[in-house]
Amino acid sequence: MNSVTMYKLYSMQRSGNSYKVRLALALIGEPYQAIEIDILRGESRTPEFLAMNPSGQVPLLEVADGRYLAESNAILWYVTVGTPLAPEDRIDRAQALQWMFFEQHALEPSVGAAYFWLALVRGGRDLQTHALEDWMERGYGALQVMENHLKTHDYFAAGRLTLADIALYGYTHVADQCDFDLSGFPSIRAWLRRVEAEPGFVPMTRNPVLNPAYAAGA
Ligand SMILES: N[C@@H](CCC(=O)N[C@@H](CS)C(=O)NCC(=O)O)C(=O)O
Repeated sequence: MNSVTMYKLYSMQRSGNSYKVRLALALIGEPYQAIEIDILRGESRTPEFLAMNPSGQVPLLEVADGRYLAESNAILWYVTVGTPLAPEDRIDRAQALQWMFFEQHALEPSVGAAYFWLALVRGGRDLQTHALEDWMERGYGALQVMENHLKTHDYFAAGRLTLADIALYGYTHVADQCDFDLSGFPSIRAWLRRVEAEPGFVPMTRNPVLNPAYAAGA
């Protein structure tokens, strides 16, 4: 990187969107400083944080002094440009984007929402009973689309691991923690194991604040 000496990443340990960025940085071996923001305690909604990101959400990357980039998938492109994770070929790049848009409009609002309320928020299941059925229906629909693609492809775009896989991995790998049963999705399960076998892979549970070496991909 060249804009600032070291990326400063505002993220939350168990946020799938934050983890996507941490995973990409680990896979490319890019060191960064992680700042833990506890969204459950409102830390992303303070005046100071809102001044950096008016959406009040993590992840957020400081790309240069006082310049910030939000939206996990935009951050993924920013940090990996020039690496094999970011396809340069026109159609490969467009297909990676296709799946990253799919991730944000089909997978994240269903599986991501279920994960947040069922796995992270105490009492969340009772608070969200009205939404659960819809998340399950749309989440299983998204997983089926992924399963169908993975029946004939090892990865989502470019025939190799790209940002599309990282984006989709973020919430798919925790789907079984929020009521989704992946036993009927063998191709997805095989793809999850493929991503996890990549050199430099780090799990969501690895804490970059407590383990700074991990932030450098060590
Ligand atoms: N589309 C955004 C979604 C970010 C998002 O939903 N972040 C959640 C954590 S996973 C958050 O910060 N929520 C706190 C809030 O909205 O107050 C992205 O991909 O980065």
